[in-house]
Amino acid sequence: PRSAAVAAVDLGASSGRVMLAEVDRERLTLTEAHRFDNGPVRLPDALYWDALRLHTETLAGLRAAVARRPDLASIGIDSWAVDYGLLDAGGALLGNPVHYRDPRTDGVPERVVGALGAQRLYQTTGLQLLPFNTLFQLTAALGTSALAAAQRMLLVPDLLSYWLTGVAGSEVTNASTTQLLDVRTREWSTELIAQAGLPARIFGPLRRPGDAAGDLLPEIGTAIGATWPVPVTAVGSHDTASAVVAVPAAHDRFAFISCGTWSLVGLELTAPVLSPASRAANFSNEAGVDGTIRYLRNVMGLWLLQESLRTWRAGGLTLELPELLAEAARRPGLAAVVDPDDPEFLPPGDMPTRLAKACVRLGQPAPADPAALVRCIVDSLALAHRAAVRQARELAGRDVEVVHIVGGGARNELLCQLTADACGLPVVAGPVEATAIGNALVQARALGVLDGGLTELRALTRRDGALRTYRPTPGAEAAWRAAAERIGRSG
Ligand code: LFR
Repeated sequence: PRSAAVAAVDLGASSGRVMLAEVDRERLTLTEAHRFDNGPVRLPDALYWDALRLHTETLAGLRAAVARRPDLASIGIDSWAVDYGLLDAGGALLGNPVHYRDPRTDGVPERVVGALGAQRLYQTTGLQLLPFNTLFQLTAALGTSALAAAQRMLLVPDLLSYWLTGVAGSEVTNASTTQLLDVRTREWSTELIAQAGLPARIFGPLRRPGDAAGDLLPEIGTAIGATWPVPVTAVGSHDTASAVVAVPAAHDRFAFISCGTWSLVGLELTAPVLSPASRAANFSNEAGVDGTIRYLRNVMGLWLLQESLRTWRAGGLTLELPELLAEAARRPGLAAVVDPDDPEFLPPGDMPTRLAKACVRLGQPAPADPAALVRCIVDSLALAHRAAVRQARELAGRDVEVVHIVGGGARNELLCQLTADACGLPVVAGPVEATAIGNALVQARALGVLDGGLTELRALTRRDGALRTYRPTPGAEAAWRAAAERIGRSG
């Protein structure tokens, strides 16, 4: 076909959307079919995702997409990583998926690393140690009736895809975030799974981005108004994998920051970096589309801002983000900074108080009002972006000439400018909907509308008229270096 309409279902930790993408060889046009809030649900025993609601909202979005384009040619699903549902022998979901910010894995990484060996884990999986890696979540679930009954573990996009098609499969980019996949062979590490004491039966067949993932079940087709069995196509189902596909890079000397709830900061490589220095710096080698490696570190991201806003609003303050950011831009820079990646900021809860305490602990003034705290957050994120970009380039031995910020954070002008200043590099911001675009591009290629590799796919994203370049402020770098030393992260 010369053109096609596809639906990209993109679920983020704070919002989900279904985008209709109309693609031909020259351009990709994105229309929002449906958007909804997402977030944790706290029950007495744990913090959960509302999986059934995600399914319902996905159907609502697909119905809106089909209404616009009854010839919808394919559907692709991506979401955040690591979290999963367990299915029993009949395919029933065994309990709600637990949210990665739930504290059930407290102490688990230490135990697992102690038993399996840090070096060995890194050599096999190439993954940074984050408390919520699926390996640690499943270990925490050992002994539960759900895991005992489970026949299959499906990560969130695979679970939603299963509910659309009745076909269960595990897409490889997201599977690489479990810390149970072999980074070199891109197959489940059966040895690691056995040594971790996890049931091998729950790890099913893998699929690659571009593979067919099944046709819509008849009743799903009816529910969304499709008159024929629309295929679901595997995409980079890890949202970060799809986002990096849509980085509008013209050459390979770029760093990316996929900036939303998290900032994922790193490089696209052709082979993993598994050196001891890389492990010590806690860098991940995640599986990307077309056999690439996303060499990156997680930075706590806009979560700090989202959770601060939630706290203030719950306390009765009526604050709007654009006004807060505008005021924060007028405040003095680098008055107080923190290390945003301190694990104390991971769980939900009163973020302003945690941040203020961290400032004081580091011998700095506590931010006096919300605008000052927002400035502290944005300064701290820019500082963490700087550290990660510098370390990635050193550890991978790669030249970096430009930093691409994609995702919602590309809208945050203050963060983009400060990141340019902190890194001493130009920042190209956009596209905001990189994840949905990357999702759609892989579908369009699978349909034969596009061909070539990532370079060819990226050519379409470079035509996005909304891209914006931020140049580093001359002479700004020294202040950022000093600030990095203040928090003990010179990078
Ligand atoms: C970003 C992301 C990150 C992953 C985090 C938790 O949305 O997918 O890549 O580390 O969410 O799943």
